[in-house]
Amino acid sequence: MIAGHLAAPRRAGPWVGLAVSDLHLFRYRSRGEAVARQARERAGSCDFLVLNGDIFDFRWADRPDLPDVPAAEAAAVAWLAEFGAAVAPTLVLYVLGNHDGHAEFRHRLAREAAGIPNLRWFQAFVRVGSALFLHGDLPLTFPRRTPLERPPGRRPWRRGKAMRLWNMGIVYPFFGVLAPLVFPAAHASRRVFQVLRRHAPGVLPRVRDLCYGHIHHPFADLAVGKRRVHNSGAPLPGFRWKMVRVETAAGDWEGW
Ligand SMILES: [Mn+2]
Repeated sequence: MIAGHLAAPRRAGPWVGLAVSDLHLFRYRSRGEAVARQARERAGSCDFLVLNGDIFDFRWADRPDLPDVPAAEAAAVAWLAEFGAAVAPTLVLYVLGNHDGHAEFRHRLAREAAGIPNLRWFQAFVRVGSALFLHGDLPLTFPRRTPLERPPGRRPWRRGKAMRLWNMGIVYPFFGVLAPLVFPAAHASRRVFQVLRRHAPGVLPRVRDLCYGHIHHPFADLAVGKRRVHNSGAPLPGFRWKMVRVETAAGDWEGW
């Protein structure tokens, strides 16, 4: 577990955080760079930025200058360094997802991202005051395991061109239409809380806002009991996205 405390809020009042997820950078037809640009522009109006998983997509990376997964991993660290410098001194909290959470990438982050002064990264979650951020794949795909730890995961193999065209050109736009039906917002959100209650009850008492991604289906201020749930969607063809904004009256953070 690592922990810290935010600097004093920029404006009098609560701390403000902005979260985006599922940029799937390096992937065919991702509009993630446009989202990152908006995040950079808005960084001066918030106290922390959360990159909430699947920021990079190593399986579907297809930039010609990234011939293999290790090259994409190195480019990801360089991207984080540049993003961090552009938004400094705003703190960047990067939570890994299922497309950017494999063990080799984590080792590389441990070695090479330590020098980015305003970046902290987390394998599974970070809580900032009363707001909990996690990517969403762990509780939704593996409800029998704790969602606060990410299994090592194998380095993804890069898919070939035919598979990419089929997947990105045909399957995914179709999924975009289906996403709200496959993962209805309220159902998925209740599921995440169920899994947290079962495996990680200690983290819940502080939580008033839950932010996740993964289902590629954006929504904000969905009430589940006395808590609010937000999802940042995905800037991919066929899907919608939204920058999630949360406030917290406490500035302590912890995550893993
Ligand atoms: Mn995901």
